[in-house]
Amino acid sequence: MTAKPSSSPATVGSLVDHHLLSTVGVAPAAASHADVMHAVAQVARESLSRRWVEGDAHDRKQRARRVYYLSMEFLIGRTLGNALAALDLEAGAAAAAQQHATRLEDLATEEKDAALGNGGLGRLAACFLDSMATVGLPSMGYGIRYEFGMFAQSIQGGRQIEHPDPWVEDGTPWEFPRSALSYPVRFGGWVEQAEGPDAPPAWRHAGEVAAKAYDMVVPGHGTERVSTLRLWKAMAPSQIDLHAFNSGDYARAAEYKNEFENISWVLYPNDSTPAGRELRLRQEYFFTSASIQDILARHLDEHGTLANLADRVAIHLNDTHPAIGVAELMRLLVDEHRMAWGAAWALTGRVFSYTNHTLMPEALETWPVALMQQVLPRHLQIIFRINHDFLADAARRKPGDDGFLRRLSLIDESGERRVRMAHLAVVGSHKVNGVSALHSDLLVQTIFADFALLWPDRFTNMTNGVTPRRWLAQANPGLAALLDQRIGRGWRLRLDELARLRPLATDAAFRTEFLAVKRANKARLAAHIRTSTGIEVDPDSLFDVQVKRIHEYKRQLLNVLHVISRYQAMLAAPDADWVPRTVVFAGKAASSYAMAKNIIRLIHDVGSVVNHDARLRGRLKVAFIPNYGVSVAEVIMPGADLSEQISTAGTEASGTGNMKLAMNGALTIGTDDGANIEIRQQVGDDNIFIFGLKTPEVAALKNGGYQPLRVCEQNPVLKAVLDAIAGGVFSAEEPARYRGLVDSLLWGGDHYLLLADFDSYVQAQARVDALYRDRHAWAAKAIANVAGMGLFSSDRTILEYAREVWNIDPQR
Ligand code: 26Q
Repeated sequence: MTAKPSSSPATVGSLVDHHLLSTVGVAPAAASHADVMHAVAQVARESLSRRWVEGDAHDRKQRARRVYYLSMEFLIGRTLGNALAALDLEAGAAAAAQQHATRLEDLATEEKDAALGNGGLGRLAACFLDSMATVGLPSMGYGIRYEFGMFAQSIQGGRQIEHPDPWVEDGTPWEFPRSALSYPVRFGGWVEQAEGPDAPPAWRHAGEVAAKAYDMVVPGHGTERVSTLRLWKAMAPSQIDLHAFNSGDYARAAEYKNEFENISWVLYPNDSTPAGRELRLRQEYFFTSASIQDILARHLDEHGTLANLADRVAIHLNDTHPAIGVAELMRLLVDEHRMAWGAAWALTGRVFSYTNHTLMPEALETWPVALMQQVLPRHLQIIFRINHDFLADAARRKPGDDGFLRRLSLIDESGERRVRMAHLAVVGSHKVNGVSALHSDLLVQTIFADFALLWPDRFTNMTNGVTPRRWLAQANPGLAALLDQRIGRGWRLRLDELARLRPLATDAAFRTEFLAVKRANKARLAAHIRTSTGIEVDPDSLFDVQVKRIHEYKRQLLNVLHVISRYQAMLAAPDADWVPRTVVFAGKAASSYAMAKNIIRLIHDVGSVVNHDARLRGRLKVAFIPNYGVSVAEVIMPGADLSEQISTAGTEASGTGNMKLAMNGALTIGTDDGANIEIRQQVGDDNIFIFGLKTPEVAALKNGGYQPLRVCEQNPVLKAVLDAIAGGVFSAEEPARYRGLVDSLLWGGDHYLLLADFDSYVQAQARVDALYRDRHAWAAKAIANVAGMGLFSSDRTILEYAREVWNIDPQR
């Protein structure tokens, strides 16, 4: 076979047959859908491999400055459709599919999602890889090759059931094992003091694991460039515990193997409350250490010295999960490469940058000093020294202010001593950013205020974005075709060209076409709802969508309160002219998050009552779509009319689902929070439904003594809703089921101010209904939303990082 497959349909077809025979091992005539999918993937893999080798050789020759994106999570989803689009193999693959009596869409669904992430943070990393390749940034992602990704969710009796996700069990066509590439990662033991004045202390580790490299190639669009995602798998070193092995004590040998290979087994499914478990700390150190060893090896190979490391290497920390890298780079430079402490520290600060993704205090990572002493004794020592030097410096700024130093310290001494990973990341980086304008402002006003006093220029904003290739071109082929027809194909690479749609918002013919595309997407979503839940919904009803992790601060419960108030209002006036609505939820709850699981159950219980109440005549439906993930999102986003972004102001760092939904022509109902604010600025106040308290008002209300009970007593609609839930209207077989949930609002302080925002939310929902009655007026605003989304391409975000944080030129 030729090394460079052409994209002509005939060639692709024969390549597919070739791979069916030689790689998959079946007769082309007898191939199943899965077989054909694998063969098509092999054709794409060959092209990617060639691009990868050429691009890599180019970067090596140029000795390019590169950015390394360290992230515990990459929520990639499926690869086939994206790869075919990037390689311009879609037409050929479609023809090949047809020869095998199927459609490309049906082949694509045979692929399992690579769900190596929880939610927003992991998906952001995946969008960034796509953009880094597309804009031609010399770059690499580093993470963990989890054997089990994010758990699969099913629903039984209204409750979430978690199932393991063995995504790579039968292999994946997209990875390239690099069997020769492996680094030792060590744990435990103790540190021996230095022998002489110039010798570094010696870390006598207790255990060691090998990190083996598996590469995934990330294609760029409209370019030959690709990027690499290098994932590490933990393997017990082959000479493990030879003693146990040789003496026939296989149980002991297996135990040892297990103790270390478990490191890359499974993704922690918590998306904001740190698990605080030793295995998690081992995971973080494992992949960070392997990645930095790999980076140093490449640098030495290309440059022969570490002196110019910071001129050629930028390492980005995706949240604090890889923040131990600051201490690890210091250890490698000082202990292994014998660099002087001061020189090493100067390099370290120039190499690292750090993105924070949350303000919520309970989500900030800290590790008990005692645990770190046990697992990473040398790193703890290094952290203490960094802290000592840093605090001495800070003390000169505010002499005698102990509170200042206590707040800045890398060690929290208020109870059990703990290492504050965010502080380590800030001190070890030259740039620190938040992920939306509001979030970045709040960072310097709240959790990093003291650091901002010391280093005001260190803090900046990089508003998130999403890749328009996956979230518009691939997920919504109907709208993509309409855009191509009206504004050309350039928006895939220059999303600001969407602005050229603005005048079309008043064009009646365009609105009609736009509405027809939306209607078809809603029919597809309705079919998915039917097959995944059994619920029948009307594609002509307003599709009201809230899809994201289940979390109290995201306020799915506020959405439910509105649904119930609507239900009660409809029962009180069944013959009124109600706008038909389908309220769609999807999202996973962390396994140990009892309140989030309870909210999932309540959604189902409310759905069971509402969906079967004949008096509503089908004008209100509630559906919870199971197993939300990238591929399910690709079906939901294009079919939404209304995007629910209703977090308490000041709690959602950015949100990215808000961008995906608006890009697909949904109107947002939302609070002034995260990137909603920037979406409002882009689409205009008239094209979005903003409600609720603003961030300063939230703070004021909390300080002034918020009384949820009062709010409830003053609002009969709200009171009726809460009485119904607490009284068992939706849980007749167990009337007390939701007493605790309602009590947490009325008596438990209603931490996220659901009751305070309820009235404003219900009023905004009434404005939504009013607009939806006039489909053309609705379409005009939906079009204005699509037209305003140019800013939210992750290409724009990545170019900002490249210029302002990483100081790297794209090489498109
Ligand atoms: C930490 C320690 C131990 C176990 C788990 C974790 C952990 C894992 C994942 C903590 C947080 C996360 C994920 C956070 C996250 O997804 N944050 C979201 O990031 C998005 C991208 O910037 C933002 O759009 C969202 O607003 C933010 O919630």
